Amino acid sequence: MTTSKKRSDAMTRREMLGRSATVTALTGAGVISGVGTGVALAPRSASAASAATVGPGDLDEYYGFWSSGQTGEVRIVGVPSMRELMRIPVFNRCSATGWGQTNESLKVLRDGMLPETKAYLESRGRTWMNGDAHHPHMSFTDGTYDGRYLFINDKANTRVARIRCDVMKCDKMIEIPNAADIHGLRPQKFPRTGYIFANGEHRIPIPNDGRDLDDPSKYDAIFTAIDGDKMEVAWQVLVDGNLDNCDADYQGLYAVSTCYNGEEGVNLAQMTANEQDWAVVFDIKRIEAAVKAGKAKMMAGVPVLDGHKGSPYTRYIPISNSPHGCNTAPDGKHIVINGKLSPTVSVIDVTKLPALFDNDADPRSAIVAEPELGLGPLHTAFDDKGNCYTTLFLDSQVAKWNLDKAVRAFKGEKVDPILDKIDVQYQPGHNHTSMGETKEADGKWLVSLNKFSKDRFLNTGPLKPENEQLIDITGDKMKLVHDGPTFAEPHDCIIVRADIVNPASVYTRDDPIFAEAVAQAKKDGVTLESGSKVIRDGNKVRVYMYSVAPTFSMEKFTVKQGNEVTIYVTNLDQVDDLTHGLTMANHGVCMEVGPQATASVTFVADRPGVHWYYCQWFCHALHMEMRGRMLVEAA
Ligand code: K7E
Ligand code: CUA
Repeated sequence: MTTSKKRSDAMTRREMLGRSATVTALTGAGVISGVGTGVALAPRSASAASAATVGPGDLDEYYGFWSSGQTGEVRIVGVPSMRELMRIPVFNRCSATGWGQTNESLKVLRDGMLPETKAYLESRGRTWMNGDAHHPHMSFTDGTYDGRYLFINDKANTRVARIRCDVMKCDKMIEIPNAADIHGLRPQKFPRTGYIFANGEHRIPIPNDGRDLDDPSKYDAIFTAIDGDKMEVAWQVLVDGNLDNCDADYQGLYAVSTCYNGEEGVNLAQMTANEQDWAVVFDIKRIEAAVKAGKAKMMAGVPVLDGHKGSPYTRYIPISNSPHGCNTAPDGKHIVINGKLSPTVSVIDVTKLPALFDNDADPRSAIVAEPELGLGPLHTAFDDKGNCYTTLFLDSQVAKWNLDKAVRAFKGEKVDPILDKIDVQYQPGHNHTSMGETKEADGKWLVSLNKFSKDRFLNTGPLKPENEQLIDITGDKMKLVHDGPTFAEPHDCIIVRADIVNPASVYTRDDPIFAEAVAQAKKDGVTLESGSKVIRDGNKVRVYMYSVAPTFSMEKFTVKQGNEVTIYVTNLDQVDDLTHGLTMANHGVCMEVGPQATASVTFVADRPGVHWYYCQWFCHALHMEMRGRMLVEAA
């Protein structure tokens, strides 16, 4: 047993994958016994490497939800297998699903835009084509994930999006007014989500309409609370400094954001000049009361409070140079502020926050530990035993340390809070533990999201993949068990117990995602589930068809050159996993039509001739034959 454990720990990832696939294929999924080398491998749960191996056909214990940075999408990853299960287009354009092109997705992308953005984009034809998705977080009820929604920020175009976990599609997206470039994002943990707290990172003149262009002393950063049910801004608070990351407490009383650039400079030298920046604490109850009492100024239709230093709504806790990550511990008491340019993390005790507001206590009195961990602490994750795992960007390590020991050391006791360090490859940004940002943290897995992979994989040219590494944290020592290359970029993730997430397999016909198509069909006197019809409405043509594998209900339709054509396809298949699609060849048109869904797409038929439309989602032995013709008469 000991030998086999050692052996499997020492195995490279390639050996592991090659072996486990072969072995599992031979023995059936699940328990693995050794073949070939004569080395017996342990059952899945007995050692780190085998615990991370999920055999073919076996299901993962956790859903991982990954952001993708500048790719703009959300990825669903099985943990611990690290198999990529699905991609959810959000801030990007998706060729496969037609996200950014179907009428249903354009509605989501356009509805929450600010009027000036809409005007700017409509004059240029479309929506934003890019996004920078950093922080995916699930909705909470009573301090733990509730499986309803995921929320994610777009730093590039100042948006926040919501994903419905029942169908795993984005259903709402809003652009945040008065803010520049949403970065940190976290949901309210208690009593429920509730609010989504979102940091406008960069400082700008507010309103940003051409005034005070080059007078940085007049710039502001703004903190936003979004109503996650309605996806509307509830209120905003102006602050000093740049807002970076944020988190909420487990009591529903405070939110905390890290601020760098307390200098309020506009270049690197200015932004890093001072030794101290701060974490700003928002008193949610006070803010709500002030908004209710009409003390907020309405700006772009949103109540805005002044939370600069000295305001009743905020407190500024001094933190060493340029703090970055902000992570609430599952003990419900501590919030860890990660130093970035300081080798320390600062631990805030939330029970000490009321005194800051009510008695004007020294903000420093809220800090109860400040362990020195190593170079470049960026983010911290937690287990169920009071331990913390902090990424050290410059050291390319993760430090495991004990919160209680850190508090004791701060009081002067001679204890070393650092329990272990592990090398990661290389330069980690975020990390995340299984259920680690909830009160149900379980201390099984840690994912380290590394910005560089360098020599860990076959060379892919000048652009290399990044590297997400899976670490077993069940023992005293952290154990690296898996390397996973990822395309730009594994920015952040959460790891959610699978039983919390229960997606549907087919849509219900009353799904709001395609309610507009249903309403339009009704106006046109078409029953989507049984009708095939072409409605001519001036220059507009609406084509309704349904699909049952392997046919579309309409084998051809005729339009005139220059017609604006909208095609509605309703997928009547009820079977699990039976997605169809519609591609209109040579028109740049492609969309996904899920089982029991209706999807629609609008384009101009400006090329006379015969154009085939076909199903691009492999659905049947006769999938190739699932097609029809659009006949375009010359004008
Ligand atoms: Cu650390 Cu955008 Cu989450 Cu980057 S922020 S690492
Ligand atoms: Cu329907 Cu392929």
